[in-house]
Amino acid sequence: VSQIALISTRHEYDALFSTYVPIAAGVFAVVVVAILASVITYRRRPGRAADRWSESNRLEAGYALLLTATVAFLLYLTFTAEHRVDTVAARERPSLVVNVTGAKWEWQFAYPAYGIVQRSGTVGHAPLVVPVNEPIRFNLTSQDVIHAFWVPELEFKRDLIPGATESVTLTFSRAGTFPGQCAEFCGLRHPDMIVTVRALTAAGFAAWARSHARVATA
Ligand SMILES: [Cu+2]
Repeated sequence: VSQIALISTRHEYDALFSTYVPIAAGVFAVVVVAILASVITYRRRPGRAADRWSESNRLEAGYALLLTATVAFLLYLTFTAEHRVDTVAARERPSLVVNVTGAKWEWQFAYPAYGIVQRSGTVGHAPLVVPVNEPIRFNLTSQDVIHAFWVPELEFKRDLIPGATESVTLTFSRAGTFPGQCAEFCGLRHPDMIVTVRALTAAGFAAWARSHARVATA
């Protein structure tokens, strides 16, 4: 097992999330307080005429600057986290390739090495079967609209874009049965776009692949 394969990136987005949440909560609090303060302070009262308001360029410029700096900071954190994840994923040597295609409203998981295609969604409920503790290269694409591949167990979610293929390398670190689903609203039967992931031991996966293979395996 190479050093790279041991690096887990599943907490990268966790850390990102815990930076986003306090900032979002802070912005929300500022907005709510500003609205409430204005509504109370400047409410209509007898004997009070409306003020002639004037702009405060300095205040507005400061506000715009603060917003820009906040957004730039978050973009920087987001892109560097994504870069770290993608770098690790690109260096991993996947032992299995699964081509994932989203379509209204089904998942197709094709295993080119075995000639196996599993379909799940409105067409059936064939599971996505994977080996544990082995990097798996998922090639993600869509046949029609944007879908999103989401397996909460992996703490990973990424869009499937029609006309483009994006590759990610993910590793299941424990055996078990996990739910997965489309995480991008893609039409009326979007909720049916679900899949069950079965993560098996290496021997269990090999046995499954052998019994389902449509092509001779070496
Ligand atoms: Cu979908």
